[in-house]
Parts: sequence; structure tokens; C-alpha cells
Amino acid sequence: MNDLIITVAVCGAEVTRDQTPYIPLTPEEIAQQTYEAYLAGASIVHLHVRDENGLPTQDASIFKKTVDLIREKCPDIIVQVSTGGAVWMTPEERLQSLEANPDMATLTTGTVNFGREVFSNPLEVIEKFAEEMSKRGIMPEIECFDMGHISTAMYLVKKNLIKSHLHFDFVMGVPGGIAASVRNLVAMVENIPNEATWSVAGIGKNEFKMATAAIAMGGHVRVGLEDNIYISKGVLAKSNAELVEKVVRISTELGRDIATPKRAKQILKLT
Ligand code: KMH
Ligand code: ZN
Repeated sequence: MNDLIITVAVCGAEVTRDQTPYIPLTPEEIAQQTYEAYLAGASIVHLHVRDENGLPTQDASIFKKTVDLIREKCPDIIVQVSTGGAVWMTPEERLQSLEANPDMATLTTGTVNFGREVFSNPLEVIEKFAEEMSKRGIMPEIECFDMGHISTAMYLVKKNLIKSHLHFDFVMGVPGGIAASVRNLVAMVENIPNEATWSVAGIGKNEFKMATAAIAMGGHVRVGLEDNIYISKGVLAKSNAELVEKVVRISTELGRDIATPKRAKQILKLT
């Protein structure tokens, strides 16, 4: 089985200091927690940034500053910026993160209810995002919050708007998106091409259940405070590294090695 690629989703757009004091918010805090997670075994960082008030922003200069700090500390980590941003952002705002010259960027291939909000991704927006990534040589990570998002991704491939190796991330357990179950994960995996690779991000209490299923099935794993703030029932994780360390322990117990960033680049055919 391929080595396990661990992505760390360090802060996201939604989690606040009221929910957990351990969420990193400034570029320096985000870079430091990324560094600790990298030492623990993460080879990809999924990145959002915050403004001076701790609110989500897609501001290019904050992204650039954060990416520079991360690359100083973790020279070979794969930097994946979010183009999802926060639910209230315009597509133009969301695209600014590409200015930071990342290796990868997220490409969500469909609209989904997001609790009481809507994470809006109409087809023309998805096409524009895919085109922009392709033009800049940035590899998309195809984010699927529901089954139909896979069909739209395959439509983009057919239209030659995605030309890179296909790497999917199944985000499971968002209220309004596909539920986080092994049965649903198997169905998602059965619907992507054989040569594609995939990871799973289990939201909230589903994080380690879905991670364990992915490790056993030969997929890859995303964890981090963006997706889940608890290390175990009712106990806050003190850092992103703590969440990564738990995945490393599970994978090691199951006999699967952890990918270095170099190995992750080979698996993802990321040049
Ligand atoms: N914050 C969510 C609305 C992504 O990073 O591309 C969108 C999100 C997905 O987190
Ligand atoms: Zn995100």
C-alpha cells in the first residue's frame, strides 16, 4: 500500500478562540503550528488565513506572508491554499489566495448547505477557478462535500479544465453535506477513476473514524483544527500536531508508513 499522506488543515475559516484557545490565527501562529504538524508527519498544509481581528480573509498579502513563513520553517511541505474561504465571500475574493504561489489549491466542485449557510459553487465559478489554477500551474485538490460533486469534477476533466493528476478530498460530516460513514466513503471511492488518489476529512467527531477507514482502504487523511477541535471525547486538542500524531499512531499500528513531502509529491505526481 502507498505511504499515507497526511494533510493538516490548521485553522480554517470558522473556528473561533471562544471554541478553542489553541486555534492559530496570526501568520506566525499558523506557521508555528504548521511546523509542529510537519515534524509530526504532515506533508501537506491546507491553508486559510485570518485578518488582524482573527476573522477569515483571502487577502493576498496575508497569504503571501504566511506562505513565506511556512516555507522558511518547512522548505519541502506542500502548500495548498483554500479557495473556499468563508461562505460569505465573493468568488473574486476567494481567488486571491492563488497570488501566494502555492503548490496546490482547493477546488470545490459543487454547492452545499453548510449548516444554516450555503457554500455556493455554481458551475461557472468552478470552471473559472479550474481555468485559473490550470493557467498558473497550480494543482487542484478536488473537494467533494457530496456525491454529485464527483460528477462535476469529471465534467471538468472532460472539458480539459483539469489536466493534472486527479486528487480528491472527500469532506464528510458537514451538516448539509454527505454524512461521514464508511459506507458513504466506499461509494465515493467507487465513483472516481481508478488512477485517482483521494483523502478524507471527517468533520467533528467523525475525524478519527474516517481517518482510520481511509488508512485501511489505501486512501489519505486530512486532520486539523479546521475540521475538529477535540483529541478525544470532550478533550480539546492542544495543537494541530497532536491531531497529526494520533493519525500517525493509528497508521503505524495498522502497518502503514507515513509519506514524507518528497514521497507525497511522487504519489500526487506534483512536479
Ligand atoms: N470554509 C468553508 C466554507 C476550502 O477550504 O476550500 C470552505 C472550505 C473549503 O473550507
Ligand atoms: Zn478549508
